[in-house]
Amino acid sequence: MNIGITVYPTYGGSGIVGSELGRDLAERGHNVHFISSVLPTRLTELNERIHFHEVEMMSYALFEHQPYDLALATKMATVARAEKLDLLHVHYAIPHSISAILARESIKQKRYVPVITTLHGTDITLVGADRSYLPITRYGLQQSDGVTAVSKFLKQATIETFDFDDVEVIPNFICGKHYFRTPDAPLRKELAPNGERLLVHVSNFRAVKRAVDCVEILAKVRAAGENAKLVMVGDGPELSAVRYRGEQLGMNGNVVYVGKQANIADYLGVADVFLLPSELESFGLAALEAQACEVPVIATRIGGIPEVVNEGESGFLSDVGDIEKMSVDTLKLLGNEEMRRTFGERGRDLAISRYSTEKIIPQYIAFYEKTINKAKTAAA
Ligand code: GMT
Repeated sequence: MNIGITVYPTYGGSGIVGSELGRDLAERGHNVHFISSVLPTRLTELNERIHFHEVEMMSYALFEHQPYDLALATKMATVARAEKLDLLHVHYAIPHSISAILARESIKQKRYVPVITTLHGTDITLVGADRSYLPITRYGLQQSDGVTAVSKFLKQATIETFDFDDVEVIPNFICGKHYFRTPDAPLRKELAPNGERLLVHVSNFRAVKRAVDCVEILAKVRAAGENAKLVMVGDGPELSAVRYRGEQLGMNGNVVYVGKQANIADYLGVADVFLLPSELESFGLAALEAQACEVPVIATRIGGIPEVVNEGESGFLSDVGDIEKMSVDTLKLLGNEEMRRTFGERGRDLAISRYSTEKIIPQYIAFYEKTINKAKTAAA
């Protein structure tokens, strides 16, 4: 197939999922055309099957905000015709599905290119649910030729918010060859030179991630006598609040802020416990990545997280903001190497058996074929 993929290239889990999906599809012999403003971060190399088409935008003084959605639609239509795309697959509904529908409609006399929208999270639960975007998001869902969601939770949220239920659940995935435990890697010695236990958090540091809770947990864990350090991976708007709270608690000497990292698996591979205290999480890709690296997860019992983390088997779940319980659970794990090992192994087991690329990518391919055939039948 010739597949067009659009993602948010620089920020967030949906960009990672879309990029890794494209890379895997190319390895399976499909031609993948990424259409976005810049090369997606996780897409380090292009080859004869992976192409990148940059959305070009003319800037004009009259525009207070440049109309990216229209430039994207134009690029999608141009690429769809030039590369004979079989479908456009967009990740995150807003505004990508609307741009793709516009592109499809603008060229449909020449070539009908079906649109598949994959819902990732706040495009449904937060931004899409806001009255400023709700009607257009619903229209995007109704007009897409196929819609997928990354968790059962997100499908249910789509039904409740948009009264739209034609959604196929295709969960996020992990490549077991890229994510694994590396306890003896030099990075471990670098981060924990005195044998400290490593708590790791990975996010884009938006308010929904509640990254400040990680510092609170570290303070409690250390107060209980554990020689632990916290490694904060990523960057975003809440990072300064985290640093500020770390300073107040006198914890910053025990926190390593490493910023955005190209290879998250390096940090997960040396972690003892992974922290994900989010307020909202439709799936929790970072928790899946941690589990694939045999790291037990301390997370909140919200959204799609209970679909990914098996409570009491691969991690412990708490109510949002229950720092006390999250700290107690972290201490339980840090104080019991056997439990950490068993949870880690179970996490890897779950990650590979339920969410490996081998299992999930064929579901996308089958969905592509079904959607293309449905569109052909409708046109006949
Ligand atoms: O929905 C968002 O906030 C953005 C999105 C992203 O692009 O980062 O995150 C969502 O998609 C990820 C990949 O499918 C999921 O793992 C995250 O749980 C989800 N984030 C939220 O629901 C807050």
